[in-house]
Amino acid sequence: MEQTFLMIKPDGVQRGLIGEIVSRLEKKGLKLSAAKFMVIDRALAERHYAEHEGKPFYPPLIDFITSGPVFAMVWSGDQVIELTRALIGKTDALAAAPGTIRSDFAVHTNFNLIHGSDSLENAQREISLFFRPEELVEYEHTMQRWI
Ligand code: RTP
Ligand code: MG
Repeated sequence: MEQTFLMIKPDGVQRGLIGEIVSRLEKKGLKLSAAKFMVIDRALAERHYAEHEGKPFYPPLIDFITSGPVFAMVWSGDQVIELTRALIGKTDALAAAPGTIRSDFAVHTNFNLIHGSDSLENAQREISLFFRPEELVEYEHTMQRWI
């Protein structure tokens, strides 16, 4: 089964949206495999967002993502990478489709509440940056029968 790395960013934590966001993922029928409430140090932030190094939004992005606690998670399911990107919505809240997390709750591109891996390769890379293999919990998920 496919796995992805999702992270509620410092704005989502401060705005009290952990429960709302996790609830949407649960209701979709996705399976939670790991979760960690943590503050990211700059070294980890720079590795996580390495593909954006050199872009104008990179320095403020690193400042922002290290500015307070985040809720890092691994979710599992068929096509979970594409499904969660669809639930999250486009980077810019104005471009995000109504009903997506970013459209419903975000206002500014720089404070768009949640990160989601964008490819299988990045999902595997990001999961291993944030979690040790033994932190991924394997269990039977009753929802699996239906989705
Ligand atoms: P993320 O990686 O955080 O899930 O977001 P994403 O895939 O939708 O967007 P990405 O292109 O990977 O950009 C990472 C984060 O950088 C900020 N950003 N600002 N001002 C800008 O043009 C701009 N572009 C990107 C956003 O916070 C974005 O989530
Ligand atoms: Mg991205």
